[in-house]
Amino acid sequence: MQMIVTKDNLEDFYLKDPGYDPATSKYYEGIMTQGNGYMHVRGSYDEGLIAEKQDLEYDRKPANVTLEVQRFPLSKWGTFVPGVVGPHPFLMTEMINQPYFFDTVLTVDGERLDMAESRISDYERILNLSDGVLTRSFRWDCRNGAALRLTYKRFISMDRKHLALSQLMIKGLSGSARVQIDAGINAGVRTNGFDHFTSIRKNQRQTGCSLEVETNGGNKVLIVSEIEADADFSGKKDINDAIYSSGTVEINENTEFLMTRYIALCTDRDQEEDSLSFRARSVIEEARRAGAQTIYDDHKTAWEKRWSASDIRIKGDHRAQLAIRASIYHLMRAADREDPRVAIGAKGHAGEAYFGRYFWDTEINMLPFFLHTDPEAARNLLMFRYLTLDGARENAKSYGYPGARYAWESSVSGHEECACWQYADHEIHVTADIAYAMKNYISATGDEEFMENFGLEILIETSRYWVKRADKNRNGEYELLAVMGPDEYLPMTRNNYYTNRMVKFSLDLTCAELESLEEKEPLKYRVLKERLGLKDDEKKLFKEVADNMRLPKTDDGSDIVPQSDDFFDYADIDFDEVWKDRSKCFGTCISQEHNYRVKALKQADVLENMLLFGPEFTDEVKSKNYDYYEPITTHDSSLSAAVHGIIAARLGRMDEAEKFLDKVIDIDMDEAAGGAKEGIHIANCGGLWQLIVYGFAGLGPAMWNESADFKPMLPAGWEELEIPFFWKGRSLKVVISDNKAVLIER
Ligand code: IFM
Repeated sequence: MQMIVTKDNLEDFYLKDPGYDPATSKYYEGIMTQGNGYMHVRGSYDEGLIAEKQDLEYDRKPANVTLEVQRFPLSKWGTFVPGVVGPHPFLMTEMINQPYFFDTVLTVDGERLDMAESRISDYERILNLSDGVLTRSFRWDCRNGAALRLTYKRFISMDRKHLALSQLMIKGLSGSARVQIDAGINAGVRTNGFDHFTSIRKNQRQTGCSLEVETNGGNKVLIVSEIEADADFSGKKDINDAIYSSGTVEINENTEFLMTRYIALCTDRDQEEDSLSFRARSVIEEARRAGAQTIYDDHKTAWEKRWSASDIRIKGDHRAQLAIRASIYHLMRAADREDPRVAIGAKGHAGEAYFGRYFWDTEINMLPFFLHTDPEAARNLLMFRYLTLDGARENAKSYGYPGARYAWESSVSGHEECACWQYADHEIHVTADIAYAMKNYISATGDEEFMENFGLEILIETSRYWVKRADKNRNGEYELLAVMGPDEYLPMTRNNYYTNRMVKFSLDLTCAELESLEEKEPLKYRVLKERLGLKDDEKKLFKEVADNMRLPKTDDGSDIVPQSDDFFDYADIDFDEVWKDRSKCFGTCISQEHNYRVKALKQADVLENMLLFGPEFTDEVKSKNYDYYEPITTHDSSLSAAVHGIIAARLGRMDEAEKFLDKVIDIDMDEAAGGAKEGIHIANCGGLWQLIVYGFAGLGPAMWNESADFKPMLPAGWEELEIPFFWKGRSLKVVISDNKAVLIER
């Protein structure tokens, strides 16, 4: 038996943790999250940290997540299967933190290994982004005088979705030690302070153990762990909510000991028919037959396939190179390519913040990456919205409207899950963002069939909602009143430009798609009309509201697009007076009440619109609006910097574009800032991809362009940029150097 031999020792794929530090340990857990779409595990130490108990219960109440002070300073285990959700007493439906299955406790003569307490040196921990393998190696000088080298490797298999594998190698350096190893599964975890498990069943087996939980969401999750080692692991420990297989090994100078664990996780949500235990056993048996090296090789091949369609190469900027690879890694890891019943949560299934819920982030920030690297995954993300249309219908009904209204924060049912009324009730643009995303998908892939079979139903139902949500004013215009736009620091505005423009787009699209279906497929059109009870009067109303949707404008020659009709009425604020410590969010330096009455944007709003509707604005108008809005934008939201960077790059304002590039990278890559502690800012990962592709490479979006044209403006120091991408059914690659683009058919 030997440790798996992993491939690709490329520094540009390595995320490195320099050593245990209480200030950064939780950050590394987040950024080193591993996963395969189906399940995800934060990069916590296998043995945990003794000081950080994981079953702490507390009342986490609804709050603004951006501004909230989080618990667990050092470590928070997180094992997530995105579809397994359940009700939280204060926070609505959330993704449940599952039992931690990498739990491995080592003890030598009563001393328990702990990164914070033990004598550790020569430490290295690396997440290899190319294959998702997390390796940790260090020297442990035990209190009994023995010195050991421990090496851990673990991964979640990319092609066997229920399987995880971990290995531990112990090598004696000097002295001798009896090492007790307890390797098991620990259900002593809580999600946002709450225990979602209604029952825990533990089982011991000759060479392993299993643990099954039932959740308050009505699901069953079974985890089976099987050990392969040259030692007796038939000892058992059943402690509180955990179960372990135990063994003791004698380690002397130069002795080597290897333990391999095969771990299977199955749930009753899997669309497979056999019983949970039969399935989990089959996964383990097949894995043991294949052996650890074959499992790794297959897993690696699956990752290689993904990277070959997505890897962006940047010559001349190591930091940007690593950041875009980390972003691509997390996007690919977070997407379940097989199961459209789930999408990508705002924290990339790498933490409990945002409760595993789905926001507009998916459609606007992440989707473009998938459109051009993995169209099937993109389709699944949109299918998720189709499958949750009934939830959206119920949302509309609960607000007294017909049709469908997508949730600001959606879980797997599509129902509104946001516990804060400002967003739940007023941040309505997500419903129209989904329409935009569908058109974007069809423009990039040519998959018209999606629109006919699924998209149109979404469009008709959401249009029914919009025409009732809009109010006709005395000039015959339709208004959207009491709206929170993308800028979440103004909760109830009149006619938010972004929202109104999106809604107009969505209604226009409904009319155009209906017309086209009627012309091309009259039978299908009639069947659809009948099935949805669509009346000709309704169609007329869609058009009337679209044609007369109010779009705020200024008539003072300034070319500033008002964020909303009432935007200029809000008070000015002296930022220097209120926001003295710029390392903190602006929102933490001001009360919400005060924040809600001033011109201080949380994030790009008008500028986001200018990005999505690029051809509607001249560069001059974009530049004027950038100059007006950027200085009053706090960028408290991680969705803001990339948008500003793209606009600045397209305007040729390279100093500013590069400043925003730094900001985008820092959001999750700056360990001191610790952005990834509570999970990955996965919208920003999509934002970085867009900043490079649309901003610096200057690809004209598929929505507005037939052919793939690049107008590059590379940051200083970038010698070459290479991007593989799909474009309307073609597989292409662009190589850019000296601001010249060469397009290659792949
Ligand atoms: O969707 C975003 C929103 O735009 C800003 N607050 C955080 C949400 C989730 O990322």
